[in-house]
Amino acid sequence: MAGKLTKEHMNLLEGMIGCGPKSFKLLYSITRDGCSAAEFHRKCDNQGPTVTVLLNPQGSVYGGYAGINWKSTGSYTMDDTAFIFQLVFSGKRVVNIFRPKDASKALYFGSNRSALFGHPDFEPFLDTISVNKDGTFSLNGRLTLGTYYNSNNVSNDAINNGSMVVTEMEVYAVSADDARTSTPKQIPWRKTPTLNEEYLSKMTEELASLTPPKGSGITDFRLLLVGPTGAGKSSFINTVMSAFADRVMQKSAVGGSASGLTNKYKSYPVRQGDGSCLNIRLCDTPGIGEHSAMDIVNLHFLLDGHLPNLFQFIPSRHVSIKTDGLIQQPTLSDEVHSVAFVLDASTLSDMSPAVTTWLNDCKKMVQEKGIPLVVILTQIDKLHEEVADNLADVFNHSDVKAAVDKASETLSIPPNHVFPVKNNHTEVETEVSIDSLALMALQKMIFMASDFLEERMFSKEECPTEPNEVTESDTA
Ligand SMILES: Nc1nc2c(ncn2[C@@H]2O[C@H](COP(=O)(O)OP(=O)(O)OP(=O)(O)O)[C@@H](O)[C@H]2O)c(=O)[nH]1
Ligand SMILES: [Mg+2]
Repeated sequence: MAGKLTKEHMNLLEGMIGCGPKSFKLLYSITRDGCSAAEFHRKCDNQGPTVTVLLNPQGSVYGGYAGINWKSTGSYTMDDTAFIFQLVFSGKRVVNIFRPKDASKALYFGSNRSALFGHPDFEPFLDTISVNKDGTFSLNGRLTLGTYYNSNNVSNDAINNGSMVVTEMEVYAVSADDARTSTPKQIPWRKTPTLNEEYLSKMTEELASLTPPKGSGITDFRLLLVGPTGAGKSSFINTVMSAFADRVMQKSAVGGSASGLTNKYKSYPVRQGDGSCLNIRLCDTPGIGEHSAMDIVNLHFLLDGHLPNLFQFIPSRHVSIKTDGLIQQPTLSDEVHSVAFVLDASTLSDMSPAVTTWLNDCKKMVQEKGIPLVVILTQIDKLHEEVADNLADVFNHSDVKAAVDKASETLSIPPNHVFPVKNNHTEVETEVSIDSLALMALQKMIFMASDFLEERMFSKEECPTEPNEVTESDTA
């Protein structure tokens, strides 16, 4: 059974006791073991230093530390390391330490008494106490600081709310080791370089130098973002742009509209801080929802490059070859070279069946066309506060791994094609780990787009016939 002493309480007590890290092992609990002096001595005698903690119904936490073994010898004992303490009063953190005035009478070892500090200045109970109907214990001990322990002018009532009724009393053995604070070495669930300035500048340089394969006849990689309304598609575009510009940019409108904010197909060039353009076009689309304008027919025209920039989708209207303004004979440059499903990591489990079906239909179409597909998992900062606080550590965090696995399973996409990111959304300045994660996803999209383009070029080349290969005319 885990005790009620929190990590924060342990940290405070560790500081009060001094001399380095401490571990706390629960020896005795009145709610678990019964409230009797005999049981206290059975569990706590000869266990070395201990902390006795009382918790009361008002939300106060206080107790005493003994630096030596409890015994049942019926005598006062010297302990100049002992103290009485207060950690919480009526639910609020109030920290006080009351040291002995006369250390020769710091502890009393009585077989019919529980932990006794001083005259008693503090004694939880003696003999046996039964539990009240409401689960509390009306202890028969007392808190009267000032005889053998300093009161520091703090009244007893300001420690125990003027009552010895408690919800719990626990005794912990205190040992000098760092087992509590030392975290076991974590093995990252994905091996990546450390997300630092050096990594980021290497990434921005490398991505800025990438060009579509020679001979493809195109200047820019066309990368398409699709996904549910509000997942963070437009925010991801802003995040990537910010990473290259080295300042937070908001080129694409972002918001929390339930019906979706983006209503056009819009392609954004990505620029560096000096204004020069990279060979990358990030393409934003309207979100997928229950009444989506981006139906699967429209997607087909979009992937094949028929839709011009700023094409406005009209809900429940299919694009057809007769639709005004369509690019009738798109070139490889108009086509989409890589697709990312942008999904909100924090709502993966709540994705509606309609959206899941749309994504699976979309995946089928994308794969039939041979276009590479990745998943960009946004809003990972909402998974756990530790993720938000330490984004550089995402590849060690099990909640992020669980979200990556969930996305991978839901859509049957390999986990190494799923990229966790956090978009700039409250930041006013760029952050290395935010930028690095976004560029990691972008790099994968570009590499895959490059392979796709090479494949397309290769498939159009004439393959010479092997000398002994049988052709159709031979068999005719
Ligand atoms: N906490 C957090 N919020 C985010 C993140 N990415 C986006 N948001 C917020 O989510 C909301 C929707 O973001 P958008 O980028 O507009 O989403 P979208 O997918 O473009 O939405 P539509 O255009 O409506 O389909 C905005 O309020 C963003 O600030 C993220 O990584 N973390
Ligand atoms: Mg949008």
